[in-house]
Amino acid sequence: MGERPLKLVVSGPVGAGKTTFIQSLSEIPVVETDELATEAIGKERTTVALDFGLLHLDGVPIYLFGTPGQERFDFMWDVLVEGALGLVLLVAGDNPRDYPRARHILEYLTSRHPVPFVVGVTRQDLPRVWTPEDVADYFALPKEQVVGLNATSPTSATLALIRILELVTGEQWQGAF
Ligand SMILES: Nc1nc2c(ncn2[C@@H]2O[C@H](COP(=O)(O)OP(=O)(O)OP(=O)(O)O)[C@@H](O)[C@H]2O)c(=O)[nH]1
Ligand SMILES: [Mg+2]
Repeated sequence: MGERPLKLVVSGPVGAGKTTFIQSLSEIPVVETDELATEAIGKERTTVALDFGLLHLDGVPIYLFGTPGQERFDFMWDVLVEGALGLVLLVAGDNPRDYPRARHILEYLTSRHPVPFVVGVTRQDLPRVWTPEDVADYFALPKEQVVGLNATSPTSATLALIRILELVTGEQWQGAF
């Protein structure tokens, strides 16, 4: 594996855990653009432009670009996905009401930028949430393409990241273990 930076996009509905996921993985303080939410979205702050994080895995620099979740910022998708080699679509395991929105994001991005993707189901640390198997059924995806995680945990986030890197590069990744 060379030293060429590898760009990934992290997308998904509001509150899926995109900013949290990037914060758990990044070696630098995440460049985040969270502001006070002007709509009732069930939390105080929301991403309005992008998140940017950087890490190295097995010596390869990985750039992570997170999208905003709110619909009025959808125009950012095309900007952020430019040059990306893979996509992580996050959904919250406790919020199936947002899965149609997640499906729309996934179809929009992959139709214009046909890159490998995984669906990450966050909040697996909480009780009574949708499992990756449930979500694979919902999106009609092979089980290997859906991964459960706790986005607040660097170890768990790294395992999800390894899944997309293996799809993108076709190689095995050791990660930081
Ligand atoms: N327990 C738990 N909390 C999580 C997990 N993922 C995210 N959260 C929490 O969920 C809340 C929302 O997470 P964010 O990272 O802001 O979500 P986002 O996808 O960036 O949301 P927008 O920028 O508004 O679209 C935060 O309070 C996180 O700490 C998880 O896997 N487990
Ligand atoms: Mg965010």
